[in-house]
This record gives sequence, C-alpha cells and structure tokens, in this order.
Amino acid sequence: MQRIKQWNRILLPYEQAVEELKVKFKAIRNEFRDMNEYSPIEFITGRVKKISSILEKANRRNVPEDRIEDEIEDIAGIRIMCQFVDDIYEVVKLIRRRNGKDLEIVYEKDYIKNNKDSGYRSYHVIIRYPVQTALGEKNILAELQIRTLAMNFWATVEHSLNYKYKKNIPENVRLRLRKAAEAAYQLDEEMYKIRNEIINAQISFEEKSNSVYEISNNIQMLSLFGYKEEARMFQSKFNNLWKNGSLEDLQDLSKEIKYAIQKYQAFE
Ligand code: 0O2
Ligand code: 0O2
Repeated sequence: MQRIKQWNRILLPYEQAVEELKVKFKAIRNEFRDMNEYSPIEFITGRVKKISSILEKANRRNVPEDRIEDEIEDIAGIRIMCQFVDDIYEVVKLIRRRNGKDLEIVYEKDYIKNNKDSGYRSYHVIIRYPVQTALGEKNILAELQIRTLAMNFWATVEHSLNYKYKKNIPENVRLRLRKAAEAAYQLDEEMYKIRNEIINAQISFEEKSNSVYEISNNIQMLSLFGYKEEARMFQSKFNNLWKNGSLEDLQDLSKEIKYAIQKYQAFE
C-alpha cells in the first residue's frame, strides 16, 4: 500500500508532462487548422504507464527500482497520429525545431525505415522534458510515438492480442500479423499516391481555369481595341482547344495572344 502511494507521488510529474505535451501538440494542430492549412497531425493521445506495467518492465529488464525513472523511457507516453508517412517526418521536424527550447531530444528510433520483427512500424522520439513542480523543476523522460492511422490500427490490435495471449501469440497468428503489417504499409503507400494524384489534378484544374480566364479576357481586349479579325481568329483557335486541348496547348495560346496584344500596342 505504502509502495503504491509512493509510486502515485512519483508519477504526478509524469501526468503533468503528458497533459502539457498533449496541449502543446494539439495547439500545433489547431494553428494549422486556424490558418486553413493541412495539419500533419491528425490527433493526439497520451497516457502514463500503469504502475504494474512499469514494475513488470523493470523486472523483465533487470532494472533496480531506484533506476526505473532513468531507464524506463516510456513512463510518460504521447502518441501522435498522422494521415500519411510524410506527415510523420514533418512532425519529427517540428519536434527537432523545439530541441533545446521546451524539450530536449535524447534519441530517435525510426521503426518505419527499420520495422520490428513483429511488423511494428512507428517513429519514436525519446525526450527529456522539464516539469515545474511545487518542489522545483523535475526533468523526466517521455516517449513520443508518431505513426499513421494505419500503423496505429495495426499496433492497437496487435497490442491487445499480445495482452490476450500474454505475449505468447501462436506462430500462425504472428505470421498473419506480419502479413497484416505489410498490408497496412501498402495501404499507407496507396493512400499517399491517391492523395498526390488528387492534389496534382486540382493544381492542373486551377492552372487550366487561369489560362481560360486569361485567354477570354485578352480576346475581349483585342476586340475592344478594334482588332476584330484577330480576335475572331484567336476565338476559333480557343474553341478548338477548349474541350480537347491540353494545359500546355492553352498556355501556348495564352502566350500567343499576349504577344499579339503587345505587338499591336507597339504600333499605336
Ligand atoms: P478533437 O478535437 O475532438 O480531436 P482529452 O482529455 O480529451 O484531451 P484524452 O482523454 O486523452 O484527451 O482522450 P483520448 O480518448 O485519449 O483521445 C484523445 C483525442 O483523440 C480525442 O480528441 C479523441 O476524439 C481523438 N481520437 C481518439 N481516437 C481517434 C480516432 O481513431 N480518430 C480520430 N480522428 N480521433 C481520435 P479531443 O482531444 O477531444 O479533440
Ligand atoms: P505500452 O504502454 O504497453 O505500449 P521493449 O523493451 O521492447 O518493451 P523498449 O526497448 O523500451 O521496448 O522500446 P521500444 O521497443 O522502442 O518500444 C516501446 C513501445 O513501442 C512499446 O511500449 C509499445 O508501445 C511500442 N511497441 C514496440 N514494439 C511494438 C510491437 O511489436 N507491437 C506493438 N503493438 N507496439 C510496440 P510497451 O512497453 O509495450 O508499453
């Protein structure tokens, strides 16, 4: 009982750190949203490890109780979920920019480029984080896990199966989990490709609209300046390109009309 009380006291700054870090990462997400910009952070969760799990991990790793706070790095854990793998590296950059300011990076582990045997993928950053307590500043270790929604789905299910089987998952299930991890990786890749195709299609649509707008305006201008024959000729060229022309064809026509306007202006 006394031991639990003592641990509850030890864990107080860890709870404070988790709350503060959640607020800080949520603030980053909200800033992007307020600027109407895409946020690399989808959502954040956090937890303080249960006392029983801390002691079990310490026991498994032969860590004496007075070394637990220095050697168990994930007593405070923050999980940052992203839509795409690229977003994970954006978040890592954001964290690195804060290194030496409100946190200190101890080390990083890239389980995306080097996934674990289980199939686990995520990016881990171990930080030292200062917490202001009633007794002064306390520096604690915290683990930031950054992963995509697909990685999180896989890790959550795998973690609960490990719990169910008390870490003795049958070999055939382990194999299927590895395959499922590969499927989650493929899903991340495919969603990223689809997203990029949509973004590129949007950019191309906007550029096409801009060219069409420019061409129509400039043809009208030619007509207003009295170059009706030329305006008719460009209008007919434009009518041919309007439905089937490529973006490059439209941009070339737009340049041609602008050049003609400059030429006629020079004569006036
Ligand atoms: P928002 O704006 O709704 O995303 P809290 O005390 O609320 O700060 P707590 O108690 O840790 O945080 O909550 P929890 O259950 O860990 O979830 C943290 C945030 O993640 C919550 O949002 C959840 O809505 C969100 N969340 C959890 N799972 C998912 C998920 O699968 N998809 C999405 N998109 N969000 C999820 P907030 O903090 O209320 O803010
Ligand atoms: P929790 O709170 O139950 O998630 P280890 O000694 O292998 O336990 P280590 O060396 O401290 O761990 O760090 P590691 O391997 O970098 O990862 C620590 C955390 O990453 C784990 O915490 C998990 O949250 C997550 N993780 C690592 N490998 C796997 C995996 O194969 N599957 C899943 N689902 N998660 C993994 P804990 O200790 O399990 O705590």
